[in-house]
Amino acid sequence: MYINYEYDKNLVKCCPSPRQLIIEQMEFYAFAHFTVNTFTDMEWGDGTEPESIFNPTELNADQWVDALKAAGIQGLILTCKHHDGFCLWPSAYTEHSVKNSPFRNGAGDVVREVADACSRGGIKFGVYLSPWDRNCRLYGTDEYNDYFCNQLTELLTQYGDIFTVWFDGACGEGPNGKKQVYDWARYYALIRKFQPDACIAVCGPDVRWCGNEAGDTRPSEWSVLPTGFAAPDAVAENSQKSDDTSFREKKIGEMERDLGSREFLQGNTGLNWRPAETDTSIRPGWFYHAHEDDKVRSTETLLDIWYRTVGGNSKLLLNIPPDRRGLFHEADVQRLREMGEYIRKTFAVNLAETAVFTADHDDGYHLPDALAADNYDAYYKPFDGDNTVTVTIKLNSMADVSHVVIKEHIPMSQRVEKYTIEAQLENGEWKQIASGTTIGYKKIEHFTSVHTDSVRINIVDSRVCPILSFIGIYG
Ligand code: FUL
Repeated sequence: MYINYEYDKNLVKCCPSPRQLIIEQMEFYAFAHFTVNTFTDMEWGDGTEPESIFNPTELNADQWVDALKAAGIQGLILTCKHHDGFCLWPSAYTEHSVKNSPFRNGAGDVVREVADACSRGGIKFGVYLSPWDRNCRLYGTDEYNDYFCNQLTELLTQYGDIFTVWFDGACGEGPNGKKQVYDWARYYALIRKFQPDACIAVCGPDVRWCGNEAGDTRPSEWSVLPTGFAAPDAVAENSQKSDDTSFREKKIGEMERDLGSREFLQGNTGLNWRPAETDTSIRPGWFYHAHEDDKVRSTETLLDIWYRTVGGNSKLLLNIPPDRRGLFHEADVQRLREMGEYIRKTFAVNLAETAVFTADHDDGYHLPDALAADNYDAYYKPFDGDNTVTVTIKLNSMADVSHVVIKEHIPMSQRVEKYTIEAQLENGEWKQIASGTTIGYKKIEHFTSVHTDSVRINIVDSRVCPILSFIGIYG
């Protein structure tokens, strides 16, 4: 099958919307799971927890934001309400919230403190609002949709700019034993009205759940998917059905490995831009448990996940659960710092910034030297129909090279299906140092260091002519 994006009436849907382009460029952001569960040592509260147990006596959201920034994280999504229904802000629509807790003598608002700390620290703020509510008596009735919209409106209108609204797929029974029919269209309309730049993630049209919570990734991750793929009902079907720890370790199933190859797309009439987001926790649980203090994932494991997500065309959403004090635990803070130090050091000097770029062909307007700058202002493009190209990057001196970063110009979709990377050795020979399939927003290849002053990227197969935005080379 030949997919001709250029002449496809749906072209615009195969490219990121402005709000998707914002979240694409954020790359790495965080979750903070925090609620009554933090104090009951549970992962899922059942909605009967007394408000009196919520008492983080040392809560300091600036400490969270500083720790996140040390890792290079660009945004934070707070569980404003998890499945237990307890609201971290003093919602006018329920008594089950911080206002009836000892936290700041009932005058506290965790959402406000976190949103303000994010704004002070210069990172973005996002909200998780669980549609499933095990406390609300209205759950399972039409009135619940009004209740949910009222709460959503409070969050969308009282806390400044929101970059994403995260709708969980987990959906069970409420206190009446009934399930809810969610009015997604109404929820989405509110978000578009009050926060037009915000993405709607998971049970929403803008950002796609990667399908697991273990940090597993696909070797070929496509952002162009069949229209209607992973609609809310399907997400709910694949989501966690019980508070079962094995779910958090479950990897992507064989059947879900390929979501975007030509074979997979065959027969679908429409395509949409739905970038993957990999959500996983720094610890085994989503919420803080003291007995997991010695089970914080190692910096090496976290970096491996970072390479496969941020460097594999997925967003990384890493959860760091605040503890009972209301602080990130020291062990987690240390991992974040180590991650940031490694990433900053590794990508400090882009050897390609001063290199000479040439290509075996271009369309006469979009020349390869555009590839030196990491932005979408300019791009390199061969003539339409030229689906294989070679770009050579001549460094200004010999260097030990261990990383190559390639970015497609995603404002014009995702196109590349196969590439190889070669380096010229001192004896003049070209040696293949990496190869892969999809590129998309960003691909990071890392390999045993090679001493070279010339690197070439061969795009071996592409759906339509490849359009590249950036190439970076690091030692
Ligand atoms: C799941 C929830 O059930 C977990 O508790 C957690 O919030 C995770 C991010 O999503 O569906």
